[in-house]
Amino acid sequence: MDVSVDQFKESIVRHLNTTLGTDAEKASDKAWWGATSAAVNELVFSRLSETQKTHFNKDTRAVHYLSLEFLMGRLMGNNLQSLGLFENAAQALKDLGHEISDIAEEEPDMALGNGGLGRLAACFIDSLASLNYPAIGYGIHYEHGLFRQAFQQGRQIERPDSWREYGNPWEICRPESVQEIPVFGYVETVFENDGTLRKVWHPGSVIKGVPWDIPIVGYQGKTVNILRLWESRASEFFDWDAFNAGAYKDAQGEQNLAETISKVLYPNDETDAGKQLRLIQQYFFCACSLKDIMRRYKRAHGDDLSKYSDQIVIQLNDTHPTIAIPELMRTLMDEEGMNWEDAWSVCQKSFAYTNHTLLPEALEKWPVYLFERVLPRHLEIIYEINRRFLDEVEAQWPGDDSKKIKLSLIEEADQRMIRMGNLCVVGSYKVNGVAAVHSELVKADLFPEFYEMWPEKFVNVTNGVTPRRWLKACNPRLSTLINDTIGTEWPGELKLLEQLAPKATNKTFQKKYMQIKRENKLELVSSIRELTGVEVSADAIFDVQIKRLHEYKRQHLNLLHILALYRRLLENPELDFHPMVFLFGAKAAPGYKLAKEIIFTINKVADRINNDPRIKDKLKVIFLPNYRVSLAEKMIPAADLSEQISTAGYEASGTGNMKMALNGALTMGTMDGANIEIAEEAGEENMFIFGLSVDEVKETKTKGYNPWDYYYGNPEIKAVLDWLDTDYFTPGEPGALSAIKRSLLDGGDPYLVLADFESYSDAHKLANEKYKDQTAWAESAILNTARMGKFTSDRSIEDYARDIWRLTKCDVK
Ligand code: NBG
Repeated sequence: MDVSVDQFKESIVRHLNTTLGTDAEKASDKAWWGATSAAVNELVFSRLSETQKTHFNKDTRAVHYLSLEFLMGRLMGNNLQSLGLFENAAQALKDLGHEISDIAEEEPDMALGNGGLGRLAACFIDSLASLNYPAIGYGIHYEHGLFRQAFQQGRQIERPDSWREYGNPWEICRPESVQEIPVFGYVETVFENDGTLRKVWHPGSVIKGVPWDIPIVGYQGKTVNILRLWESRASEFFDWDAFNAGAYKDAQGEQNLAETISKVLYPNDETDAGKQLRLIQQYFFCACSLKDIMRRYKRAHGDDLSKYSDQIVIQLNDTHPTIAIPELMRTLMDEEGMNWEDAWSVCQKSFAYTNHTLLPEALEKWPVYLFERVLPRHLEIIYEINRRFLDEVEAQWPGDDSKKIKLSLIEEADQRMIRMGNLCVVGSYKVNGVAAVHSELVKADLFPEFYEMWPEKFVNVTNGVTPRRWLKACNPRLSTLINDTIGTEWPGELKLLEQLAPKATNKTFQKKYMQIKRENKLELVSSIRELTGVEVSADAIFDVQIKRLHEYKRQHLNLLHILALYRRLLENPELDFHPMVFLFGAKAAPGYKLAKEIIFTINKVADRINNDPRIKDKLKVIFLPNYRVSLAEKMIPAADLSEQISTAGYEASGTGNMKMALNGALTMGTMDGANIEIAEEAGEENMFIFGLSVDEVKETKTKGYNPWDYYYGNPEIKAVLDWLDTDYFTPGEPGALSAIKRSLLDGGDPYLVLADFESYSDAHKLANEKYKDQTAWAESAILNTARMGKFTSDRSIEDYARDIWRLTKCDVK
């Protein structure tokens, strides 16, 4: 696309006047952002309608990506990058007296997700558009995204995120596609004259779903797909009679429920929120999306549903949208008059399911009574799916009731529960994990019997990240160096980075590469100063751990090691040790007590270390508040070491690991998730691998793991844990930091922190040693960048398109 600097200037100023109602003299930075975004939209919207027209005319098969989370971050810079107009826009703003980086800071992150799962969805829709695949993302238009995190005396506090308080230039409301969604009520069985039975659901309430479309600009701007987010409103069925009769409160009550549905994102990551409202959220957005899919389908094919599963594939991003399966059954039978067998065959050809975790607490189960109340017709359908499925189980394992108990969609406990994971596997034609090792564990440990029944259902698609956002846009210096070295095609074909490999030993190239890392670090140094007031040196090793706070991710292992270093330095201030800055970014789920204690402990330890003159600035610890996509974009280009230290077998994939390696950080990691594949690509000699393997973790647990053995067996472990019991870090308040120690010793250390401590500490010694040899370090860093081609989300999407979706590209003129 060609838009000159002058054209951009004209357009921005025009939008200041006509869209923002202000002018260049008095416009705020926010207005400049709004005007620049509007100028971008002018280009995007025409591509959007061109794309939609083409897809309709060619009647293409399309993927519908159902996800409760899309962690989009900011869009202005990225859309400009995708259109190839970033430089011109930057120059236009400069001519008008503004830095694009300042203007970009005005954009609130679209934080409609918790972590990896939501960000993956965002990378995937970027790649789908970039590769010219017909695709639509469906989700919820949350009024409040993930909470804003602040620290108060070191403790996390949560504040609402009001990302669209002052409007959002990227979204378009589509009143013509509003949907009405029934909930509650009861099911009536009607006997027809011909002797057949018909089920009629009499809903107790109806909710209106209003779609907001966000254009998703593919790289080089050919295809612009949409992300369609549903906002809930009270429907016209809203009880106006009650309202007029003066029962204002009753009418308001109904309105409140309806409008609460899309109010907030549940701030959970890999845990089950388990609230009625969450179930209604799930149903609401699945039902809206399926109706929307049906409307589009019928526009092209009329009432003939025989091509439904030829044209439509629906990807379930985790179990959150599972309810779409019985909802499609209900639609096909109760509304379209199909019989069970035909409807089931359509469903089984339409759905595919991605599993994102093995953690038992994350596998969704809903109490049957909730379904009885909220979705009575769906409960009947689930029972019938189960009845027929258990017949298959009987055929496979005749007389084996234990198999039926284990596989049933209904868990028969004190409280009967519906197992959404099992429903997903039964109702989908493909089930995938998100990294090779994870997909193997899905087969072996999570769904072994299902795997035995349907081995061909189970596949792997290793995650990926979009190189447009996670290298080109966030690391302009490195991008320029790469452009100058191998040309400019790599953002669309990341394997080309391999051509950098021969440069890894080239002294001049190493110098340039390391100089860029240093400049990125200097930039982060000033952000750190602004955000925390702490001064750190860019000469230190920047060690970065950024991800949700969770015991299995083991931020506390990192902390124990920092304490050990601190102790070693106090004992010997002359210790041969390259200075380090340990950087953390992480939000804890508000109800996850231990995670919040870990944040508190890190902050208290940081306070003490950062202000201790005895260690002569050799150690700094920084916990940056409110970790989010836009902060990640600043931290990742500045990372020297990437902490990927989950207990093996627990991190399904990880995607931050890919982003940091791509930007030249060396991974400090366990053999878990995608780390294993990163090691295959980058070479173990360019990383620091430590800790128990998946098999060793299992073995340790079966043998009977005793954390006390490590406590008494390793004086350093004992010393740092005991330290946390004193008031050294919380003067006058001994015991304020004992939560971690208690969980590791009395709590049995479920994630084997103490078992991996020594090996972790050894790996860090090697890393510190290696950094002193800048040539060796530079070589490894460059090789990391050069060898991350596999981890573009374009490759993931090509895997899905080929192995699961059977999708073909559709060029848009
Ligand atoms: C997360 C995993 C990560 C993985 C992302 C994306 C959930 C439930 N799972 O390891 O923990 O990278 O999903 O697949 O959020």
